[in-house]
Amino acid sequence: MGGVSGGAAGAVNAGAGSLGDVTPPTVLSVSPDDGATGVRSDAEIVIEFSEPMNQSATVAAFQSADLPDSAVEFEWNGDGTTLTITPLAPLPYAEGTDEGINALTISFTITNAAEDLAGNQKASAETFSFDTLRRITRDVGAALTMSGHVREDGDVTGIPVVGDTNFNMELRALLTHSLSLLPSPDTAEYLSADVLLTESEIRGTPAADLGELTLVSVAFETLGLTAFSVAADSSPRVITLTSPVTTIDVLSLVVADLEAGAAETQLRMQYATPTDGNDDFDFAMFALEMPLRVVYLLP
Ligand SMILES: [Ca+2]
Ligand SMILES: [Ca+2]
Repeated sequence: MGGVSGGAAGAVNAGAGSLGDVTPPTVLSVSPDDGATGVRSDAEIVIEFSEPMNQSATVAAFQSADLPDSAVEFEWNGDGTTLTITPLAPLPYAEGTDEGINALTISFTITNAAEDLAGNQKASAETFSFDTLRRITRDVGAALTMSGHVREDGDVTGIPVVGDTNFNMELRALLTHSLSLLPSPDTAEYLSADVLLTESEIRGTPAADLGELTLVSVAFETLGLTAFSVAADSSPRVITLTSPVTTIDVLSLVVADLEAGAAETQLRMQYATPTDGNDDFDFAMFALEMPLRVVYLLP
């Protein structure tokens, strides 16, 4: 059988050769572009040749330590000029906690074993490469002088507490996170932004007695009565506390603040009922760290 198919291929090549094709094939284009950055994990590699190719020889000429044959599927277009290489798994992203990490580079070579239908080999090997996106997971600590709580009479401390006091006074928690280390949404794709609240103490029964706990976006310059009462610039979202850590999705608020050029994201938490009037504490208190954990993709 091998002899028969070899003879047929030889006949085809002989016929093509008799028409005088002595021109080696070339690579007209690759996608992603050579040297591209910020390539997505679902990218396919597309190689366009100058003429119909010997498909098996050309597939064999594709060499990549980053994408071995076992990790990809090869597909040709109808006239055999364009080879599409589809990775079977998402292309990896470099992962890190800040933008100092280097992107991962994917390289591949088309060796001179690639040949056209007449058996003309590519003149020389060519190597192409591109960088995938980087995935950054960054924790922004709360700005401590601008985070804590305000009591309804204007008393403030840096301890984040929400609820009421034994004198039936309302406490609202306030959080400020600087956005100065975060890139513009024009260059980064934001995947998530969560405030992580670690419960340090629950006194009384705030959830049962004070109604819904809500969170809003606010703007203030110091911890004080303005921060306590300033109108919200987002609709309230209901927070259900979980122990020991409550994760609050603030992605839309953070992206809106970044798009507006704000220096920080500021949040206020309060219960629906200022106090239950029972002359006793009902509050939730949190650890001071309260990181804003932001995950984004960057070229
Ligand atoms: Ca040719
Ligand atoms: Ca109370």
